[in-house]
Amino acid sequence: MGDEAFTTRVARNARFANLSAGYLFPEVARRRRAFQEANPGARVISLGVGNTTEPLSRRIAEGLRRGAERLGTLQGYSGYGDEQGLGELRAAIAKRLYRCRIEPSEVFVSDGAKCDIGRLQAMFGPGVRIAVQDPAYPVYVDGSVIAGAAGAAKSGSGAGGYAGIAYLPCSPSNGFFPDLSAVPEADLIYFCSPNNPTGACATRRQLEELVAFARGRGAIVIYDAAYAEYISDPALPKSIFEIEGAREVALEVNSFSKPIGFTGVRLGWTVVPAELRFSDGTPVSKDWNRVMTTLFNGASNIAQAGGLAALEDEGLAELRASVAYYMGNAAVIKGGLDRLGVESYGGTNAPYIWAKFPGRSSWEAFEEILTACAVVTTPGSGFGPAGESFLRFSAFGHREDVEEAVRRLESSLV
Ligand code: PGU
Repeated sequence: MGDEAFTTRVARNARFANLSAGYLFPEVARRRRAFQEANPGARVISLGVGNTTEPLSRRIAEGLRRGAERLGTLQGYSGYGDEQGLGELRAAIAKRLYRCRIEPSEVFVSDGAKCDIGRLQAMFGPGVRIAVQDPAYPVYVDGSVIAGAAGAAKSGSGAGGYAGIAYLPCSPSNGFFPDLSAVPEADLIYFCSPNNPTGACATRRQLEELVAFARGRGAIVIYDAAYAEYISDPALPKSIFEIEGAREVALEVNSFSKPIGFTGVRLGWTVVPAELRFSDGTPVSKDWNRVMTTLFNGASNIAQAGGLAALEDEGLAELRASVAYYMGNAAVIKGGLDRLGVESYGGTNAPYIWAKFPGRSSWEAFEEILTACAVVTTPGSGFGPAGESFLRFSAFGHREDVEEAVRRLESSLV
């Protein structure tokens, strides 16, 4: 063997070269490790990636345990299940989380919202025109690039956005709701509420506007409701299907990750209404069912047992307690930023606080806080061009760590 690395004859999928940088969160983790190596004594606190930290609650953990124990018995063992999920769980999701607004047959259980977004992108293919809120959860854009529905990064750095994607700026000046009249031709509109990263939660009137817009254009809304359970204001819709007319123009991805700490267990679902159709009349659910049966083999039966426990009365009470704990953290972070005079948004119906650091790039502000406070945040520019000069603070953490992080911010950032 010579010095040259052996190469196969297989050409790289050119779409990967279109991606301007690695995925956002591993880059944040890399910078954290570099800081830790340079400062071995520092106790770094992460308010970066939105990852749950508290142990599973009693009833839900018991559901998982029972699910695992059943597999060890002759009567209880099960192998592959229905690719769409356990009938009982689909029914419980429709009844308890959607109050029967949707049918159990419209619920497709999965291993999480991120995985479903990727499979949706494979289903819609490379030919669709994409519009996203700016800033947005990076999977909508990066996944579209991998699926071929978007081109190369315009500036080479990704901060200027990708070719072929319509960015819909969401900023304090428009109440974080995009000017829909300015949207160019678009087939798919990604919309996330409560929003990651801005923490904004769309009102009923705004969602009515979104649905009317999609109907007018004949477009499909991919509605990401992963943080729906963090809504405390009863006037705010938790699902796009609370809006009249949404069933013909929207599908909804959702997850057990954030409400019950299943980020590692992996359980989510997508709702595809029977009335949602492609231009040739084919129901979208037909192709989605084809994707799920062909490329997915059903969510873990143990995870589904945990999900079922979470949707019983006691489990739902535990879900609410878990959400309340992290929202308590959000109030601590927001309080600290307010005392520092930092302009911030979100944190009341969402577990994220979106804070403005004028005169600096997001990565500069990120490094400043990491260096001065040993606190990890997420740079706003990683979520899209309109995120520049913002940082996202995640409310997922142990309370004492969040309090300590805020104390450090208050003593260093004066
Ligand atoms: N949708 C939104 C809007 C999210 O913020 C996240 C997680 C997901 C979906 C993923 O849900 P799963 O059901 O667990 O797949 N966002 C976190 C974690 C980072 C990531 O890469 O998913 C965040 O910090 O933004």
